[in-house]
Amino acid sequence: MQEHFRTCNLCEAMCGVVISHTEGVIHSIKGDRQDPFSRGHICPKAIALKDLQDDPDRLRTPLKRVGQSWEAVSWEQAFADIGQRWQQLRRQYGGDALGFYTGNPTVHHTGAMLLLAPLIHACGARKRFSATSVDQLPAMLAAQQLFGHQLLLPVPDIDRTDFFLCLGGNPAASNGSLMSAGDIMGRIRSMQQRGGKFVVVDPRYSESAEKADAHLAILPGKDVFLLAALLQSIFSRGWEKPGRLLQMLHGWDEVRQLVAPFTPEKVATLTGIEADRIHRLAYEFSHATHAVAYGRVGACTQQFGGLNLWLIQVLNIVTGNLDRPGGSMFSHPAIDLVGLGLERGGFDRFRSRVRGLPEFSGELPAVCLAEEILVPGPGQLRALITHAANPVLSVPGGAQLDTALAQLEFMVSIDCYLNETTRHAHYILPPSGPLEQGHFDLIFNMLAVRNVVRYNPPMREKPIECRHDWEILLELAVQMGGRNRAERLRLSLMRTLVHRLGIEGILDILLRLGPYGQPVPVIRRWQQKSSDQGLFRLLTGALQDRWPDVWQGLQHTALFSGKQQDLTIKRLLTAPHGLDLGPLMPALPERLQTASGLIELAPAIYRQDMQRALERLEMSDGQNSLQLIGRRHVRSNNSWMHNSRRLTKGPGRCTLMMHPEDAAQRQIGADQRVCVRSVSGAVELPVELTTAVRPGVVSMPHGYGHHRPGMRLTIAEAQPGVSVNDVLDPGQVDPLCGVAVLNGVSVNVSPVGRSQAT
Ligand SMILES: Nc1nc2c(c(=O)[nH]1)N[C@H]1C(S)=C(S)[C@@H](COP(=O)(O)OP(=O)(O)OC[C@H]3O[C@@H](n4cnc5c(=O)[nH]c(N)nc54)[C@H](O)[C@@H]3O)O[C@H]1N2
Ligand SMILES: Nc1nc2c(c(=O)[nH]1)N[C@H]1C(S)=C(S)[C@@H](COP(=O)(O)OP(=O)(O)OC[C@H]3O[C@@H](n4cnc5c(=O)[nH]c(N)nc54)[C@H](O)[C@@H]3O)O[C@H]1N2
Ligand code: SF4
Ligand SMILES: [Mo]
Repeated sequence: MQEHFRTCNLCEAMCGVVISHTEGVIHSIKGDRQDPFSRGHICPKAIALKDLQDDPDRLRTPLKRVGQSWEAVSWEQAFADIGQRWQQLRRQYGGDALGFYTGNPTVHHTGAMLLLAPLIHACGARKRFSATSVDQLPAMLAAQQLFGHQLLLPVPDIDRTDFFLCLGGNPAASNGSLMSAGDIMGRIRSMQQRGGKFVVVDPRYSESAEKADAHLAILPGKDVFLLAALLQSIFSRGWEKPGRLLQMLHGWDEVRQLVAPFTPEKVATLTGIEADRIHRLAYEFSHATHAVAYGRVGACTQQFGGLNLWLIQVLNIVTGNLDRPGGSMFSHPAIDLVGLGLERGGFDRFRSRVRGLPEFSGELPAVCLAEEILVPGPGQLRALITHAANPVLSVPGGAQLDTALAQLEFMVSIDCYLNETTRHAHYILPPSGPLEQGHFDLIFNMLAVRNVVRYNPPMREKPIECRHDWEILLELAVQMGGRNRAERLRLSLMRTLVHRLGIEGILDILLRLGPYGQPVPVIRRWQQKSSDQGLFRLLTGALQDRWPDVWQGLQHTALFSGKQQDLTIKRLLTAPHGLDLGPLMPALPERLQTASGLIELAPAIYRQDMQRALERLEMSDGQNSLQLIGRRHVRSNNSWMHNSRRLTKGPGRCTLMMHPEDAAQRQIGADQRVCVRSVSGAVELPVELTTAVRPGVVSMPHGYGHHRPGMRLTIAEAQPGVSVNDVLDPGQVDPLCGVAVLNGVSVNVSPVGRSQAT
């Protein structure tokens, strides 16, 4: 029996697991008690890693669609055919007709994170989409606007805070998001035991609210008014105390003026929260020794998502809680993508062809995908690559997208399942199994509540006939991108180099460049050799002129900062449980990437959008229809883990939660099926009567709807559920940033007869 240690990469929590196996045959998966970060904690999904690895439905080799059926083809043939077809389409229509969609698991995969950019660049697809715009876009936009970089995302310093204000997040189900921490609920419990407070703002009495010291059942989509009123209350009573932050920011007076009209008294009806309660929360938050406000999916994906995530940071700043222990802090990750000069993330540099929604970081909002395919005209989308994405289930207007994808001239999916989305592909290229790949968290180490680092090699070799995600991406880059001899040569040199280095070799270089890295000894020696200093200065000078972003970042790296530590991949291989690099440290102003070198507290885009909020405030409410919101369950993971029997057994979870009063008004009984209808679609599902949702609000999970023909998901198809995104309207976005409105959508609910599902 062998023991394999690794990080579970199914969600953001980065729990360490220990897998007992014999030659790759798994006997058990348990929490790794020696992991300094997760300390043995896991959730039920970790054990499903075995189900994913062993799932007979998981694809292992390429499939080619031939009419209504699928044919196995060799990798060589698949790559060659795809390259040829893509190049032809590119010549015929140009890059505007080519698209790329990256889904959630992409960020959980080291190899994909490293090799995706070269493919996107080489293949020339100009219409890019990702899960960002149905998720955390507002948080990234705020990071970019305030701090100058889309990945300078502050995280709650949960281990040292005394007051955790959580808006639209349910860590008890999600295990924490944009806040990576093994055992997040254990950490919150420890805070409560220290005398700290956990306050949850959520229209539903969620699993997290059950554990909270206070729950504010806000009306869906109204967080902006609560946040502005908290700030108004703080300013009007002189409770602001920005401390040292005041010297490093622009826009203090603007913020004070912008929130002035939003008094707690004025927003009470709209938010469903009494004015006194808002004043009390403002007092508690501003008087706590250490406090942090945090907003997640429920706060991001709504009509004022952009403003919400901005105001949350403003609240942290105004109370002096940004960049200090126990507040909202920046990490110092071992591989620092900000420092390495990764794109800062532009905003609104161009707009979508059909609806005119703004890009973010080169990507268009996911809700535009269907119309970009369906609406004719120059730049109509004709061909698409998807990587680890299931937009048919994860994007509003799923049914329309289902139709649209079927009309593409060419589609390639890099994905492990034949599912709702990939069934439209002409080729499916499946990656190796989850335990056949090494793992390093490039993104979630940046979002962790402590500075931590860990690398684990694969548990077992991949079968000879399989390819890793990164190998697929790299080969596609060569085949799809090589339009002429020079390009082909450049790409094949890159391929040789990457294969030579391997993923571990690339990680080693990035680690050495990072703040804990051991610089490659020869570079260090070269830098120090007096006869070469002139040349060194010349080269770094050129770098400074040509790529100032890269230069700025590099200055914090081991090579230039003079800090020499010992982090290399070799060192990590000797520490299979991971290394703790210490608590979060203050990082400002050094880590700011704004042009001014200051925190931009009141950027123009938010100042303008506050007018929209003000107009909404002045309107009489008049909202009589039911408001639909979403939810997650700890045994489910977005759209793709319903093929594990272990996770799906028991009563179906795809239900509509509804308050008994709302049900009685509509003659809906406890064991009934209901029809949920919006302006854009309708689905039928069992109702679940509960006082956990406030009257006027109904809740439905996403990621179900496995009833479409032509898939290969035996277990999921047996318990298909319906997709909330067949009800949600792709027309509804936050106009500021194009993030989809997934929460706070008007629906009608009516009974449709007795349920068979109980
Ligand atoms: N088990 C499990 N874990 C997961 C996932 C999963 O699918 N399953 N998905 C992963 C992913 S991709 C992500 S992004 C994270 C998400 O992590 P979280 O954001 O923590 O997860 P959700 O459960 O979506 O929590 C959103 C909460 O917002 C509430 N809400 C809805 N509308 C509003 C509103 O208008 N205002 C406020 N204040 N609250 C509102 C909902 O009731 C819900 O409780 O979870 C990750 N972890
Ligand atoms: N209504 C509503 N819609 C939502 C949300 C909501 O709360 N409500 N949440 C949104 C959020 S936060 C997110 S992140 C998105 C998620 O939605 P998507 O980004 O579409 O991701 P998933 O649903 O997780 O689907 C993942 C796909 O990746 C494949 N896959 C899994 N592992 C791998 C791998 O290792 N390699 C490759 N190549 N493929 C793999 C799976 O087979 C599946 O097809 O959904 C969003 N949609
Ligand atoms: S909480 Fe997330 S990382 Fe931890 S075991 Fe569960 S799925 Fe894996
Ligand atoms: Mo997400």
